[in-house]
Amino acid sequence: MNGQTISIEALRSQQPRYAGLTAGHRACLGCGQALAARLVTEAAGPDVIVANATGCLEIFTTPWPESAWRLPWLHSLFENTGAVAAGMEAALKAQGKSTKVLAFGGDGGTFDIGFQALSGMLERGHEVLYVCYDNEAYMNTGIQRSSSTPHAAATTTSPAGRARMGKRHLKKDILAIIAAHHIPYAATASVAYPADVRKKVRRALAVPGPSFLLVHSPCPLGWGHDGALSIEVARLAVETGLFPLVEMERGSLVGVLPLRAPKPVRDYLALQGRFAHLFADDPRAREELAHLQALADANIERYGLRAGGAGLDTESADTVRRGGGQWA
Ligand SMILES: Cc1ncc(C[n+]2csc(CCOP(=O)(O)OP(=O)(O)O)c2C)c(N)n1
Ligand code: SF4
Repeated sequence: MNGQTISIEALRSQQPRYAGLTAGHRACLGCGQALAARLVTEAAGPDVIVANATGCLEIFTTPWPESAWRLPWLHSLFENTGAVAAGMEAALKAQGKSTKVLAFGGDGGTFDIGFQALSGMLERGHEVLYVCYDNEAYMNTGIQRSSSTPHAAATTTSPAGRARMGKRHLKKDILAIIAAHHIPYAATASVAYPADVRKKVRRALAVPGPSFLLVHSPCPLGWGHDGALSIEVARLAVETGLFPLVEMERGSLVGVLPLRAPKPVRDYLALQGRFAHLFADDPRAREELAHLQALADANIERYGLRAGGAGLDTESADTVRRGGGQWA
């Protein structure tokens, strides 16, 4: 020791910022999930435990015998992540511990296969933050369509061709279904808005009871865009109204990212191979493009995005801030 003293603050500022997911994992370049998981775990801090469904995030972070996680982490099944997280939370509560429980799943594991366990976890009021990394298909097994895949996107099981223009069905409105559980907090977020992701994680962890975050996470491989464009693609999904950023408290809309001048959906779609067939000289393509624009316009109207969230339920927000209600 040279006799110099250093303040705790100065010492802290010299430490690397906490990252629950560190470098050295095996995600593709530009993977939105890898970035999203880093942001989520940074914001949540070290006193957490994670249940992670099968999927790309689980696979690329834990090639045996290595792990890129710097926190207690458990691989759950595809179908039971909500139940595993609920059990962890109950056990920690019984031991009087304040460690936060996080559950991670892809859209296949959340919208489809793990939905029953997730719904039960929310309905029983377990204090878990469930994060769905939404890359809009079953990427880990070869880009099969999920109920989150957008209308008209081409996947290996909803190809574009003579018979159809990609996926025939609409993207499932998972946020509305989650909101119908009247949980304290549910929100959408995007890797293109990192500060917003962190803010929503902190907000979700501050409310007593279950919370849910849907993070739009581009997949260069499955969406067919250059990995360097992931942030631009994610930002355009928000700026066109196709992926609105909203917050719900006990089932009511309480916050939106306003869109004063929404961009045309073509700007978003044209960057991605999964929508390339929509730019062919084909009347069906023109019809589907118009349909997707109508879906974005409907989102803009429904959430009052131009007005910055017309009709927000401030009474509900106040109730949550006061900590009143079912989970208080
Ligand atoms: C019950 C069950 N069905 C199917 C599989 C095979 N499987 C493993 S990963 C995966 C895809 C995961 O998709 P998603 O949840 O969207 O996550 P992503 O890989 O896209 O991040 C599938 C189908 C499995 N492991 N368990
Ligand atoms: S396939 Fe997609 S989600 Fe999976 S690691 Fe690659 S970029 Fe990420």
